[in-house]
Amino acid sequence: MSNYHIKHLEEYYQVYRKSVRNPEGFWEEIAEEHFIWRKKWDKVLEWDFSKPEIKWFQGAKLNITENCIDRHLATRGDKTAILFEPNNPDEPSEHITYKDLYHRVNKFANVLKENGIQKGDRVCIYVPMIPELAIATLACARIGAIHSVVFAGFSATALSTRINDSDCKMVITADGSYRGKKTIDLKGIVDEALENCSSVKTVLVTKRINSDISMKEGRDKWLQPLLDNASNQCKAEIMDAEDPLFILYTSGSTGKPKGMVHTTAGYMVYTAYTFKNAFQYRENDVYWCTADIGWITGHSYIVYGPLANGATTVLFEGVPSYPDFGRFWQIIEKHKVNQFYTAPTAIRALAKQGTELVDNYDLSSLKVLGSVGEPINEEAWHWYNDNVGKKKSPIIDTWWQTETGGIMITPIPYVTPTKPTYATLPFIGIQPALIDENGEELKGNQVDGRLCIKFPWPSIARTIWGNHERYKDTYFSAFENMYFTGDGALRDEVGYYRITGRVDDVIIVSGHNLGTAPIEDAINEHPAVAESAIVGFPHDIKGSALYGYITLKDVGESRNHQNLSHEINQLIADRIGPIAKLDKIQFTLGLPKTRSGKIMRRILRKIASNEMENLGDVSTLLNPECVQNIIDNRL
Ligand code: 6R9
Repeated sequence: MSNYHIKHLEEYYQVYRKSVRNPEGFWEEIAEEHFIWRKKWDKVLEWDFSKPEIKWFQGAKLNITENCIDRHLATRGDKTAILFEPNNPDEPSEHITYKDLYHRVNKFANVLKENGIQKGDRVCIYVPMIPELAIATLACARIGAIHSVVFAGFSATALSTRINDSDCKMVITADGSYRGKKTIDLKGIVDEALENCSSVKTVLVTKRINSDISMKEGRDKWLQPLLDNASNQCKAEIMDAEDPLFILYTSGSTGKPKGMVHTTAGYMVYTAYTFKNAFQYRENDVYWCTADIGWITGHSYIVYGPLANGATTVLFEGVPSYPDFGRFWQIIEKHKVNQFYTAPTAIRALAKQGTELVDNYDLSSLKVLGSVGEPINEEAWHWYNDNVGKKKSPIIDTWWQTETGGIMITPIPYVTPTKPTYATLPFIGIQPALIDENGEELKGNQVDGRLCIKFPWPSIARTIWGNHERYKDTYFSAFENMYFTGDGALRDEVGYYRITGRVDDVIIVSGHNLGTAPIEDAINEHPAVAESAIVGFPHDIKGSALYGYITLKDVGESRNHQNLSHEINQLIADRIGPIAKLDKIQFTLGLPKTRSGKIMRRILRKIASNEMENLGDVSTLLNPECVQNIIDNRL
């Protein structure tokens, strides 16, 4: 078990040095000892960031579900793999053992095959947080179909864009979903989306809320009868190490969402290894990540990473506020959760409720607290540490991205001393670099710059689906021979990293990455709008919220601004989803622009954040006069 479970700081440094000195040797040893392969690799790594091309474990053959399920059957067959906790606390939780999971994934995989899905086909999964979501995902992997999970809170337009981008042949969905007190008509959203998706031949529908929905003849099928008739044995498709495992869409700063492509072997090795170490998972621990499987956090650290380690992973359908704000704490007590992984936005929302609810529950099972999705501010960090961890459970502030597949910078709990707001040290095998505006690497400590990674790690996304050029432009063109993350960071006097936030036009609202461009596109669709610019401003719960500056075509427009704001937000909700609605809308006479016509968001950002003292020199603008007007009418 060498190197697989780091236990103290000295060992971390030792293993880290080894992983950097000889990455191929290091990852080969991990891959060799902790996974099952149908055939071993011919070459551990081949890479060229200028193309860019990255291949790990070339020539190897495997199926990730054999690693996540089959191999545990002998020793952990009756152990709970997935612990499902429903939205309604009065509904019983469900313990799905590794044996059950094996049978359910196989049945589902057979249904996919019977409905014409083959290796390499894309399957869109638009399912709420119920066991079928994880099972459908694994069933695709079982037969080598490429899954594209779309968060089941996205709108019909967002769903159809994603389905069309990767020509999905099938959509898996549910009749509806529960979200706290509400129900959502998922099938209705799918029907609307599919009006514009000709590639989809079949829709499989699982029952969750028993609503009365319409089924389209020849296209839509109820899942349950098909599962009932399917065999619970399904041979795993033998995949190449570099065969795509899934596509997951993430917002870019411009244009349509990017379908990040993750491949099989490297993704498996890295998510499994990071899961084991970043959470210090021990046999019989109960682990809970509150993310949705529709995000990368759910893919890597609800499904693949935990299952590859034979862990028990909690899958929660509901929301932190239902039936009251004690729900998370109640679940921790009920299932004696040992590792709890959530987002700063949730922590801030819960902190706002005071400590009475959290003090009502027995949280003594907790050993590790995780944070992910955005920088965790000092106040939230302390609240989490004091009231949830009772100062006994280390907080791991894990920095990573959809593109990185797994955790990149994090403390290792009980190993790395933590420091509030710092993601601390690079994970084993990760070689970060901070780069200044001139493209020079900043050496030494106490520096800040753009965060790049110098060397490939096994779970780096290999391309953007259908657009390798964009992959190259976005991540490998800013600085030569480096992967550019889009984030800024500083390195303190002991070498700890603190992520300072995005340096591009992505705004993180409640942990969701939102590109400004698609939101502006939606606003500009409104017939009264001439142009718009979106910026983020600090928000005490969401982290950042959206501030929209909108210029109307007819500036003397007498229409009621309140109604207009409402219509604009409705448009955004339809095109992107309610998460992208604007908190503030200011109607402006014009937007500050450079002489080349680029909107100066930097100025708008400062005004939105009430930092008017240092706007910088505005005299070089094309229209400096509009700045004062914007300040005067600031919301
Ligand atoms: C896993 C995930 C990626 C972006 C990333 C950064 C921000 C994530 C963070 C963090 C500071 C952390 N981010 N974790 N910033 N500290 N611990 O969130 O993936 O949805 O692709 O977002 O989120 O800006 O670049 P994704």
